[in-house]
Amino acid sequence: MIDLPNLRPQVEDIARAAGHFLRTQQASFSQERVSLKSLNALVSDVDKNAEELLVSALGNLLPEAGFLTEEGTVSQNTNANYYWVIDPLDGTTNFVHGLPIFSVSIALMYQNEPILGVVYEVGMDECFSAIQGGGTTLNGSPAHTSATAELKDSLLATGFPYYDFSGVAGFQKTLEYFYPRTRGIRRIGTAAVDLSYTACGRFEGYFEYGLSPWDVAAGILLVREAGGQVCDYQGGNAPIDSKSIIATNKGVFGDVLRVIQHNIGNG
Ligand code: LIP
Repeated sequence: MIDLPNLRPQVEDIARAAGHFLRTQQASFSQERVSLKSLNALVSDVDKNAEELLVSALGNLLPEAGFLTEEGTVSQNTNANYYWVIDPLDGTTNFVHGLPIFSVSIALMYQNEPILGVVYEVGMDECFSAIQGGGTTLNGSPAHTSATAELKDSLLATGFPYYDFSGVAGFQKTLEYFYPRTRGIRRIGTAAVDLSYTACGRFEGYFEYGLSPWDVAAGILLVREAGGQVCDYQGGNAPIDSKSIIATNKGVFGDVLRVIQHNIGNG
């Protein structure tokens, strides 16, 4: 079995190095470097170069592990016992529009479950990490989900639909329910950071659909290890490829799940 406590700081350092690369690239970024993978799925040389940095460093760390990566710069292999799930730049839209919230997300999977997760949020220089059974940290200090038990005291986060509009009607009804019954809803543009902020108690909960494994693999572990609960819109165990996610503290989990299932159903 892999020595996770030993691996954790090494992966944190690798995430920070990739984040430093993103920070310096944003300073001189220009729109000509952006292209479209599909509707509203932006990409640039920065995403690809950051991914190559990560693949090279993580490959040296654990040569036997496979990769599942957003930009596909390496051959994809999720059949290996261990594989890395990488989003080199979560929040690409923020990045290309000059907004300061974006992140590097790295998970190590074992038997299709995340056992190590690191999210580095570049703008605030915050590194969130977790190992299975070993808790969540923020810049090295323990992090926990909030103790809030009431929706009226909660700040929630979501991602607005931007390419899959099949669930918009139910999504809007969900927002309408939450507007008057919570402190508000944030849309910050990176699922990995939404999950990190839920893990450290800034948000009571987060929900979104239309996601990919690299958006959520690390963040799912961060929330679970920080004392929170995670499921998909079907109420299932939220495998990383389930596309929808509900992640909250323990106190509001039942309420958030009930509202989403009532309005969006199994969307
Ligand atoms: C991002 C997702 C996020 C979504 C954003 C954005 P990307 O992924 O993590 O939840 O709402 O609009 O697309 O494309 O930056 O890796």
